[in-house]
Amino acid sequence: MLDLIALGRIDEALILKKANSSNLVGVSANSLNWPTARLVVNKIKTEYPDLPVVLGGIHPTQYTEHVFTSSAVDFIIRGEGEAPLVKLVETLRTKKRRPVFNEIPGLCWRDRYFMPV
Ligand code: B12
Repeated sequence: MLDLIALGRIDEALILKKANSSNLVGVSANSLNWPTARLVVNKIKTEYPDLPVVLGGIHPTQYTEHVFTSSAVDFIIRGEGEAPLVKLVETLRTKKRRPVFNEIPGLCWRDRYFMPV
């Protein structure tokens, strides 16, 4: 886990190092820290396009469409995140996609994740 508020700066090298050893990146954002969260998300997606990134928190929950159109994030979990995040991890691990995504409460995703059943 990386707490950028506690860290007090955006340490790109550290963020990318952490991302490099991850199978999934989750980022939390409210509207105050969304500009920073967006930088982080876009940096990670530029360096590792195949690494799935999921956003949660009040800002992506309230402004889901805007967040999808203004960042490179793959998934947004709206509302409470604990249970849906576990289900998303399981789904990605087993490589199941549609229609399993539909069964994850609060999960929003981009059309490119739709695959023929
Ligand atoms: C506690 C609190 C504070 C505390 C924070 C203490 C702390 N160190 O964390 C204090 C008093 C410091 C504070 C300050 C501020 N706050 Co405040 N605060 C809250 C409050 C009441 C609860 C937040 C909380 O911790 N909830 C519990 C956690 C567990 O819930 P959560 O963060 O929503 O996370 C859940 C989901 O969103 C999701 N999730 C979250 N992150 C992620 C990530 C991933 C990957 C996934 C999958 C899911 C996920 O899963 C979580 C668990 O289910 C909310 C109102 C509310 N009821 O939500 C306002 C709220 C967050 N605050 C708000 C505001 C405006 C502020 C201030 C700007 C006020 C000010 N003018 O100074 C400052 C900003 C501080 C900052 N720099 O960010 C707004 C934010 C609005 C927005 N659109 O962003 C809220 C929503 C209140 C409101 N309705 O206006 N706040």
